[in-house]
Amino acid sequence: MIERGQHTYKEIITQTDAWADGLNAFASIRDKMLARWQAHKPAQIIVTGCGSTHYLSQTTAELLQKLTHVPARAYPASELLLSSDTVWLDAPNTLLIAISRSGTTTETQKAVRVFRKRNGRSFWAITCYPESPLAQAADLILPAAAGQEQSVAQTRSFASMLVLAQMMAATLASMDTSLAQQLPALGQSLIMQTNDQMVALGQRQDFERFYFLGSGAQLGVASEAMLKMTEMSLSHSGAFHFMEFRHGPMSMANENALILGLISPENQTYEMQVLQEMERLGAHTLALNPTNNLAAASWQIQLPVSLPSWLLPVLYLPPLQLLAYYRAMKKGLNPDNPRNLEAVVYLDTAVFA
Ligand code: F1P
Repeated sequence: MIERGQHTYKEIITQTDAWADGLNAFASIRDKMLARWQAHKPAQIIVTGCGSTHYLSQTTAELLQKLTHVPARAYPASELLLSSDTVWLDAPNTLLIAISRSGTTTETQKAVRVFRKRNGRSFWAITCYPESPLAQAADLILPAAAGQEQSVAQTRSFASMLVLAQMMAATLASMDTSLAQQLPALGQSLIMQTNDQMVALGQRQDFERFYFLGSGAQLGVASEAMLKMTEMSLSHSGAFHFMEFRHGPMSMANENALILGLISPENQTYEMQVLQEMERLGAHTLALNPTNNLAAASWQIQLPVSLPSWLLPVLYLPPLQLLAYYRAMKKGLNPDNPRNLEAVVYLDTAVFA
């Protein structure tokens, strides 16, 4: 008898093994990736996915543009289908990167076909299933096979694909990536150190709404955390750029709201100010903080300090996944099979041209 939530829990707390596997897998494709990049330096990069992997695409595009200075943008795969004339401005000089846990999502596969029809030249796939149709159609596969999971809700899969994306962006920018070898151990320490705190916060029934704030590459991770809280615990959740929260959403800041800030070293002053103001409005706040400066927040999770910013995105994830998991379990839900959801969305391919 499979216990409720058993898969999700196991996949969250063992995920750093998949991170380590991802680092090894990346090492095996690194030179081929660099050769393709040198052979066809794109004028622009489009990154795509659906649901969780769309949010992963957002973080990936931010990192790619920041580190390589090549214009990069994330679109949900559906946009690449429904707004083809708008988004495919220069397909022959575009690198398309499609991210998909399954490698079988209809919209993502169809988006690649449209790209090819428009003479798109390079398509790379980041996926947990290197034998999938999406992967087999790619010029380069970045495989995260150890991220495969039983739960419908992406956790280990998302994080291991994010490790590949972080390594890809830093490597294409000719950066020293040796510090990445520390990620699995740092992630495991975070899981151990924050578990009890996430149990306590997950039990809080006075929290009715959750808002995840991030800037730059952190917004995609904040959006994924929002989706986990939504999918797993059926709670009202939102994700916003940090300073955008003042421009309307802060109307929801009160004693029933938990606002979680994914603090970034370069923007910490402005970000911590937002959390402080929300505290004054009566909201509860939690800072995920990779700096030595204490945030004025109800709770704080200390992330490793002094790491290069491109290493950080995946480190925010484990506590936020645990929080969603424990809240779901407290509510008697089963995060392994969120209401209404399937592991993959298949559409009638006749729907699209
Ligand atoms: C995409 C996706 C997931 C979502 C749910 C349904 O799957 O939308 O992001 O959480 O599981 O499928 P994939 O293309 O990443 O396999």
